Amino acid sequence: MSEFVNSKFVKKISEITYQSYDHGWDERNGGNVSLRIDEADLADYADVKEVKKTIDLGFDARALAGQYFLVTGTGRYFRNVINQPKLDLGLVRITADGQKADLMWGFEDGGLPTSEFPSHLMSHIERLKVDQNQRVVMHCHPTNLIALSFTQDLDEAQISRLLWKMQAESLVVFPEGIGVIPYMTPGTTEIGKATAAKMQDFRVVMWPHHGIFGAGTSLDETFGLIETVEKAATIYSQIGAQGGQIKQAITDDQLRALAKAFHVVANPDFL
Ligand code: 2HA
Ligand code: ZN
Repeated sequence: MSEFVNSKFVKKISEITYQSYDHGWDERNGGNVSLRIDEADLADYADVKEVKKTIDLGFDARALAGQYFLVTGTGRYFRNVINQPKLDLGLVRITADGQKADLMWGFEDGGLPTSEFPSHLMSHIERLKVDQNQRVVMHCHPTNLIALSFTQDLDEAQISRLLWKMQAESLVVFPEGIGVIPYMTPGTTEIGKATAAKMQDFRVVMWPHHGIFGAGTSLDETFGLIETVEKAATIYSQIGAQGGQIKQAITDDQLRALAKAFHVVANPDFL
């Protein structure tokens, strides 16, 4: 039997949180991540078998009853997780009635899941309906994408097309585009519901003047998705820094050719 702190799950989530911080996307306690883990993959760890305490969720997560999530703590700093995973991370199991979460490991100094945990769980529920391999929800504050929410109309088609045209990679990585919700108060059930509704059609959702929600089948994939969106937004910022005048750009026909070459289907509402 091994200790859960030495598992690939804790190792990977610690790396990703540090890298996200290092990219400048998680000032102070900004950002949160949750990873769904199969019970079978926890069999080897003796220290995750007992319920340490039970936490109220504040909404109905019955669709996830019995599921385990490794999640960052509320108020915790992404840059610290790598050095104190037992304090800043918690492994929770959703109770049978879906109203609570049993803490099985972590949060050793009394921590609780991220304030955005309801938003994460609601997003997991919606993504699992479209993709049974759905495992990760990640939220962070990528600077250039946030900046776009001031200079662009909050229009999904316009913002998706702008991001697609900033680099050839964008359409291949997020052919469905990016979902956009209105500005809303973070940590509320309302923003969770609005985000989860977008997650029916998108794996990335912009939170104007705040950040991004990303979903995926692994930590690498989800982080890569957010990186690609932010890279496109960064190129847009750099175009502005170089004077803003665009002499040539990727055309709609070139986007169609890209989709064909990489066997992806571009969102037909946007292209
Ligand atoms: O976890 O980023 O949106 C802190 C936040 C809240
Ligand atoms: Zn945030």
